[in-house]
Amino acid sequence: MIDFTLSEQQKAYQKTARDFSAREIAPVALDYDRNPRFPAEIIQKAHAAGLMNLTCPKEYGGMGLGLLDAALISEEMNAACVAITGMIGINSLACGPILCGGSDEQKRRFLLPLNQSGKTASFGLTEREAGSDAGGLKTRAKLEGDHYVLNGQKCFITNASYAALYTIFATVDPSRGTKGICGFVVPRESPGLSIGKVEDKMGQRSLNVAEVLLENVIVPRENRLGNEGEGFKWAMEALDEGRVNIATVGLGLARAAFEASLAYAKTRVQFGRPIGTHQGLNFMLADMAAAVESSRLLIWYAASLADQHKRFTREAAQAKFYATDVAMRVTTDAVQIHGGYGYTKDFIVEKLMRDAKLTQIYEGTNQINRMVAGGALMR
Ligand code: COS
Repeated sequence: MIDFTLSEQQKAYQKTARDFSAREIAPVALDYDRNPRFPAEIIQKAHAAGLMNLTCPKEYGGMGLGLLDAALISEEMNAACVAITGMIGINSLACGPILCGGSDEQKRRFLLPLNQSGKTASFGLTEREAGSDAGGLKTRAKLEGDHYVLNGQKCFITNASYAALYTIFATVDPSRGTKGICGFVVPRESPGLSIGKVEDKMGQRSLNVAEVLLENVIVPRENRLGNEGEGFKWAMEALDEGRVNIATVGLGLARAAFEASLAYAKTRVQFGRPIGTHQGLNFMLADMAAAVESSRLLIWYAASLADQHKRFTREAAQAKFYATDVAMRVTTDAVQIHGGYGYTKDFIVEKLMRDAKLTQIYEGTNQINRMVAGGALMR
């Protein structure tokens, strides 16, 4: 039997996230868009409310939730503001490689203090010449005795300016391709690690995105995740979960845009009746509702496979590209439904449309995610 009824526990998670978002995120979302800044206080409150580090096991200081429960929470928070929620949720991607490839000792050493303190981390894969082709990264890791020396530059790193630690991917031998890549945990205070350009973005304005520069950074051997050459696999596995999370970012955006549009279409009167009763807009609203609900189903499906410990790479990729394409379309239609007002900064839909664009690009462009899903179909 397929039953979409949520358990009492799941409804409680949803309510906690919804109440928190209504109280702490939604009222300040526009201000954080206009005046971008690190949401330190909101992150601490989310941490105290149990809304951070959702899927990290309890023994490592996380909430120990499944991915489906996390998706329910994430939808509620993303519907309030994706930039602030992105800063609260970044640890799930950043710490993913440690959970996938780290030893029990490494998980205790790195994750427990991070998660208990409410600090945040960053995932360092992308480089100027290695974006979609992540396996072509050039950051070098050279083994010298009991430590590695890292040299290179990472870019478009979410939360780079504020992270307490970074999971950095570097190669011991570029000629080995993805098989030369290692994952390292690099603490913020490591000499030689610095922050470069901070990006000035179209949307998701309070989501900090910056360069991480590594110049002769010494990383102890015991900070390497797994064996030499396994790093790319840990990065990809972390991205499987990350892509389900980004799908919930798309879902949150699309839901917020749909709800704003429906409310507006019920009250805005033209030609003597609410604009939502005119067929042109009424059909748009129907399409928006169907798109939002189908995104949610793809997310729940991918997350439920993850919770059953089944491979969910294809389902994560398809949820990601589908839900974020829906976000772009639905937020664009929301601006259309609001007419001239929708194009002004007085209405939230203007922000939602700008925020949506990034979801089609980060954690694998939607072209790359189609490649991942399509490739899996052909194997
Ligand atoms: N889970 C486990 N292992 C995986 C995996 C996954 N999801 N995806 C790939 N791998 C493994 C493969 O099985 C392969 O190992 P074997 O050779 O032992 O079989 C290895 O990793 C290399 O995989 P592949 O040959 O597919 O690598 P490619 O260089 O062709 O690249 C893509 C694959 C394009 C999918 C990858 O580079 C990618 O995801 N790019 C986008 C990067 C991205 O999302 N960046 C955003 C960063 S955060 S904003």
